[in-house]
Amino acid sequence: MKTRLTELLKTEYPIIQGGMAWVAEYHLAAAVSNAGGLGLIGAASAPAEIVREQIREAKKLTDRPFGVNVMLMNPNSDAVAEIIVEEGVPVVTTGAGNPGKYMKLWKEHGVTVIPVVASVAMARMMEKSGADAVVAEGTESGGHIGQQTTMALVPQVVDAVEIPVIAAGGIADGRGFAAALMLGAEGVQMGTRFVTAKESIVHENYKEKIYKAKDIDSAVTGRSTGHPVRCIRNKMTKEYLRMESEGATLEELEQLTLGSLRNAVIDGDVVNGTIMAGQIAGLIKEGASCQEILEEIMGDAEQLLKKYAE
Ligand code: TUI
Repeated sequence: MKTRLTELLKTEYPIIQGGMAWVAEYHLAAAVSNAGGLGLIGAASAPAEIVREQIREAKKLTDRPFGVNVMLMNPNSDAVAEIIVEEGVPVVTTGAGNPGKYMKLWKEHGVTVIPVVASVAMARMMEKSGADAVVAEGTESGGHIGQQTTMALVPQVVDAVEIPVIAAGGIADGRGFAAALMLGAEGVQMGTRFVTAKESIVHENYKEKIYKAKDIDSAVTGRSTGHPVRCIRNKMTKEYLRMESEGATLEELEQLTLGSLRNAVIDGDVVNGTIMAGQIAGLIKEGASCQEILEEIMGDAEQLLKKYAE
């Protein structure tokens, strides 16, 4: 399948992996790229030199293009922005803010820049400042989220900008992929499905929480703080939401979640940890390799698209 996105990214498939904190490390990024998608290393809150090491390790595992996701709330992001250029990383995605201040540096060095946006206004602004594509991410996503649904957001962003649009939020199979194309997207970004990939280093307890999740099993913490985060319900979310409703301070809430994503992803603490995942977790019943995931999605989507073309 060829879209403007496969041309831009030089990938076989128009599918990119989310830049998930702790999850999107080099094994997963290289596996997604080797399977024909675009793998991403999530810089998240990591020190810049760790990001450099991750990039170098990924290069050992794949000759194909991969990218780095810059989480803009990270105080180290200035240094990460430089390392991306120094290491010759071809693609950057950004999240949780406005990447405008890095645009000149990245464009001067030929980096393909793909901001993740949650609104039409942000998509327009990013196009004006030189973005090559945008990820339009709906509120169905895991992690830090906006308010618009994928179904409503994607076609409005498609109409607002000329650059290619990548749909994200609630997509985990060939049906979701085909639906995204029908909305005018030229590719998709998936996070939760790749959390469960065989090559993902995520603790088995975390993967089990995704396999066992039902449609209604996600909760959004942090609405009161302005940083809403979607994760799978557990003791932590219950406690967080109780504290939020009782007017807890930002410090008290931060205390509850300090290090909690790492504890869930690496140590498998799915009771007190933060299990970030999208609403589509309920659809995912078992793990598969990145190759299997991408082939299944592309095969199913092609059949569906043919069916409706008849
Ligand atoms: O960034 C994400 N997902 C994330 S970031 C993250 S780390 C974190 N953890 C706790 C609290 C906050 C962050 C976990 N998951 N997705 C992309 C995304 N970007 N979603 C929403 C946005 C976004 C939000 C505001 C993009 C731009 C934006 O603009 C702000 C502005 O400056 O106007």
